[in-house]
Amino acid sequence: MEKTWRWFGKRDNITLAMLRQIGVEGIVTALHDVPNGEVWTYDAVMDLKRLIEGAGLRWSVVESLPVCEAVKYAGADRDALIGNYILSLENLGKAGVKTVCYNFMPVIDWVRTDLQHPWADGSSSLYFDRTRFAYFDCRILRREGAEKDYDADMLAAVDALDKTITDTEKKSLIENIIVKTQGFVNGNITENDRDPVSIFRALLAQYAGIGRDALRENMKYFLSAVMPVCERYGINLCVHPDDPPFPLFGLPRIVTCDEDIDWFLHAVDNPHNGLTFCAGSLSAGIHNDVPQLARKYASRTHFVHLRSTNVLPNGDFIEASHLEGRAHLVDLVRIFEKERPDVPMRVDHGRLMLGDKPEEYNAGYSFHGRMFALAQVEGIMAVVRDELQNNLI
Ligand code: DNO
Repeated sequence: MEKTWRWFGKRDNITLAMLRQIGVEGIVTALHDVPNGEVWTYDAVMDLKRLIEGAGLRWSVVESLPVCEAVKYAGADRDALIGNYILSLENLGKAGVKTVCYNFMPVIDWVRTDLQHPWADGSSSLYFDRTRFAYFDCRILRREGAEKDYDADMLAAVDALDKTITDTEKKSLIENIIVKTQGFVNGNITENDRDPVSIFRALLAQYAGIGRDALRENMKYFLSAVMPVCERYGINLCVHPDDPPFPLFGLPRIVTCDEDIDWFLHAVDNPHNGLTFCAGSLSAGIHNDVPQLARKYASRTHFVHLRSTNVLPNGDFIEASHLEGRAHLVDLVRIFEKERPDVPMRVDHGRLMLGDKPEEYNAGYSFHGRMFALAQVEGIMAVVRDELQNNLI
């Protein structure tokens, strides 16, 4: 696999020169300053590409070229927005950037409740607390009908939490769930927004009446429209699985499991329509056997995210060490090194450790934590390459 790293552009305080020193080969990035829905011009793409190449690296993957909400809920302007998406793909294709990641999650990209869950060793990682999430949904967002999505035990836990939760904790739930995890990935809410909860309510309302089947149809419509340009330029488009891979806020989620992946790959059965194999996201669903999914879908995987989680007995999940947890990265490296030796891979998320904290990196995207994880993954890769050379696997 090609060793890549998610870099957030010129404003990232992790520089391209630093990345070269730690053995990164390819860059994963986006035109983060272009508002969603606008065209990525050829010139802007080339400027960024030259900057990356000037540092002795290559631009391997776009993460993400965001799909606008109106495409997902089939709003009146969806064809115009898809038209712009096609132009952006065309410009990327002309510039030779040919792996493009996106997601099809309504309203909210990835979700966590705690961005600094402490570990006993003094580092911290991301965490999803089911009770706190339900608390946000029922008591802070006050989504109509939210209670129906939770069982009696969970509602009792929400009541109990209401007696102890502080205002500061409530504020950080808002920040963590809908602000800090969203803005930097070109999500719907940024740190400058004054009333994120109201914005979020309005966004959710756009999906009233849109269930799983309608969302699937809209994804199929989008994929059918963009596949010709992908074919023309040899672009591999790869959807990121829903993170976490289960429904939230009453919204449908359609890239969560084996059946979903099988559905979208067949809905538009074209080799350019593929998957971003995000091991961490898939592993947070107790229904997923991650190595089995990798074996089944390696041939349609165009980009790999390596990270792992542990699902706890109460249903919470924690981002685990890259050597442990439900994703079984050793098995995944064996599968992808064998089946897809050239596929770009990035280490996904890292703990906050060794002085990362004051740097205020984007949630999950620490420097030392990711560098540590990359070194672990490189170690696995070295062993696996040796196994392959000696015909041991
Ligand atoms: C979070 C990321 C996601 C991902 C997008 C891809 O850390 O994995 O934000 O980049 O969903 O479209």
